[in-house]
Amino acid sequence: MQADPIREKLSYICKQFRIPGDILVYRWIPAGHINTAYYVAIYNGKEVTQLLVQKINTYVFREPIGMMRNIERITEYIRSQEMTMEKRRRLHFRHTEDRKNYLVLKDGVAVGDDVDFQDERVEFWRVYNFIECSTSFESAGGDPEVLRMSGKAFGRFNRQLKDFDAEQLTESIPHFHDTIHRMNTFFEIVEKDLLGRADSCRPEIEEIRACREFAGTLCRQIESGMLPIRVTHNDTKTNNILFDKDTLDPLVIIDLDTCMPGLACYDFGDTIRFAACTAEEDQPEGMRLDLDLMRAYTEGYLGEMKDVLSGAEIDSLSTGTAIITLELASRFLGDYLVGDKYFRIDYPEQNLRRAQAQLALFRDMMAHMDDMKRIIHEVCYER
Ligand code: ADP
Ligand code: GN1
Ligand code: MG
Repeated sequence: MQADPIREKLSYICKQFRIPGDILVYRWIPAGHINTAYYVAIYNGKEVTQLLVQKINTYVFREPIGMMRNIERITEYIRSQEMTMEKRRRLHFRHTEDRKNYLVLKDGVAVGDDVDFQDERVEFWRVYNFIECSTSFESAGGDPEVLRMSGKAFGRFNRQLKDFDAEQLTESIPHFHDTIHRMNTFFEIVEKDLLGRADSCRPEIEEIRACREFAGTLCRQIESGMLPIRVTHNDTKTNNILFDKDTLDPLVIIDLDTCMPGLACYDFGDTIRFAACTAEEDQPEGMRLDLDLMRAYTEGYLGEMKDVLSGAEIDSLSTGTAIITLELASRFLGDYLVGDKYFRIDYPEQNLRRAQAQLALFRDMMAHMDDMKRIIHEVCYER
């Protein structure tokens, strides 16, 4: 049999997490722009255990141990609220011999925590249960019911965490949705223009510059005390929800890596940005907001959250949807300018195309701001 270094590494990792047996099959899961995930099925002679084995991107998550502590606290809190929770709705992280829910490797060998996570020889892994008979949605557009269910799932997640003490969490990525900070970082990158790419995307850079003041709107509302900080997911794409394959019932919210203090309107808006639109995330051609899908999502989300949110928060939902889209455009373009270090790409100009697509969507959101506000108002107050 030919050597398979990935299989050998996954097998070593599962042993470190005290999972007996041999790998039957494994496959790379090509979703997500940040981490590297594998489906792994292990057979111990009696039964098959299906796992999700994941390498965390430590260029992005510079303090992965704190991040895993956040995830443990959040999953425990949600579980404590739902004592009758079915097993397939739970994320259950495996532990190593020394009771850690993560494994640090250096040159492929398990080591202690006292390492530099920026060292290329160091890797950070975790293992948890693969949720069976589930599916997630990777694409824009499609079925309004999927959007309604997604709104329900993220609304419920926000509601379950409404009394969670944010002080218990570390910021897994500092300034993650601090849009003023994001804009400052972006224009520093443009100034430096290390790879000489800025000239090829002047229109996009200037479009972001023209909206720089608007981008800071919600940061200023936090500063003035108008908007409360909550514990939010911060990455509410529909591929971060696992749905029952047959019934479309949302089973569990995954990708809790960025779960930390944030704004409800960004959790609301990020799903709309990703899924309530007419083209893929890297497809500027024909990219528009789909108001019917946006309405379906709003119904699902506000069905769970309208009694929790303040009037100012409800007013911020449409603005937040546009700002999270603009913010991501600046993040994709910034990453293109520095040589694609953060978001995984499948082809050379993907981050530029992603930025162009987000800008097209942002423009359409701004053009339909009154429609978004009307829909939110109707769903919230007129039913
Ligand atoms: P990333 O941070 O790279 O987006 P995710 O944690 O979202 O990583 O995982 C990537 C993909 O793997 C998800 O979009 C989903 O399709 C699949 N996935 C993740 N966790 C599970 C799980 N527990 N059960 C089944 N599929 C999963
Ligand atoms: C990344 O990991 P993934 O693919 O779920 C990113 C989000 C972006 C998203 C854009 C930690 O999410 O912030 O909105 O790509 N995650 C991180 O698709 O930066
Ligand atoms: Mg994900």
